[in-house]
Amino acid sequence: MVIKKRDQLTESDVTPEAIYQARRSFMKGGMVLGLSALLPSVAMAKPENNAGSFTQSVPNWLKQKILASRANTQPIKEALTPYNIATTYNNFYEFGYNKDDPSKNSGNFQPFPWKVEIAGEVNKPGHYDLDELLKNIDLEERIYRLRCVEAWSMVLPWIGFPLHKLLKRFEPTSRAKYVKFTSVYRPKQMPGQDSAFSTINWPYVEGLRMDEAMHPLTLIAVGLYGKNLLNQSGAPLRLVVPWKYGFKSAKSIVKIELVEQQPLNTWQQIAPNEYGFYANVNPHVDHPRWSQKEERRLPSGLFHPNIIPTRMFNGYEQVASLYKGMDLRKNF
Ligand SMILES: Nc1nc2c(c(=O)[nH]1)N[C@H]1C(S)=C(S)[C@@H](COP(=O)(O)O)O[C@H]1N2
Ligand SMILES: [Mo]
Repeated sequence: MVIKKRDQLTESDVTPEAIYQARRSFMKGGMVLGLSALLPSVAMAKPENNAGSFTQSVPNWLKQKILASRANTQPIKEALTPYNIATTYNNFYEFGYNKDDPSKNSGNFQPFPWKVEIAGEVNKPGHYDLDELLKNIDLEERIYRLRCVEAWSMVLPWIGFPLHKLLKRFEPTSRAKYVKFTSVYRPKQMPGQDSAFSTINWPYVEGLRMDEAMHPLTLIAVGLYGKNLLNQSGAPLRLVVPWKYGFKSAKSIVKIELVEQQPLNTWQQIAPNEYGFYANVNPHVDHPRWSQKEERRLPSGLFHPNIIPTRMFNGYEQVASLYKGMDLRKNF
């Protein structure tokens, strides 16, 4: 079997998860894996685990950038959540409340062309086209755990770049204490926003403290599984903050604002007793309606529930120093 380098791959390359993983090891270690090394995972990889292809509307410059991305030097060794689950089991209330609504109802959403407004306490505010925004920023692959506050989790290979690279370019002023992220508002393309029964006050808003936003783990993702983000995953760009509950990772971002005051994020607006601003993954602080001590690692089924203990900061202990001296029970 020939394992091609990423820049030799075309959209027509079918990439089962196992092959995908092997290619990553190949790129990382610079050696070719024999097929025998793959056999156990090949046997498990079902056809529906195929990584996707590029969406037709993806501009060429973005495709090239994604194909040129480099693998992280420290990938985690847990099994990746299969592509078909990562793209059909989603939370994206703009497209509906059920897990399969985002994949089913996002077909009319047009993520290209895309502009992001940079506003607030920066020396260089403005409305930037996506390609301008990503200019001179190399993409890399980061395999991260994603832990939802609903006590399920995944392991996903994102393609993106650290948010600090972007923020520095716009020169935050000394008054910038928090970063506020606003997701897109397009009720004509997003049926969940058009619904009279929605309890959410659109658009979806999230926020980070400045040091959290500047932390090297904090990612802006533009791709998943070696291809562009699909609409249900937050195309064309989203936040990924791996040590926090998934709701902090706002999708389809149109505005990044540097502000003095702590933003009131969407879930805190809806239920402040259940969802806070910090939302750090924490097995010692339960949600009022469910325990946070364990999680269901997807894929999970009746006979293989795959329940595993939840780790402090989702296993990213290197962020602990950001919260020194803070009562994480109060600041949940
Ligand atoms: N704009 C927006 N961003 C969002 C959400 C949402 O409903 N709207 N859901 C959040 C929640 S609760 C989770 S768990 C993650 C899910 O990301 P995924 O569907 O790519 O796994 O997206 C987060 N970002
Ligand atoms: Mo979530």
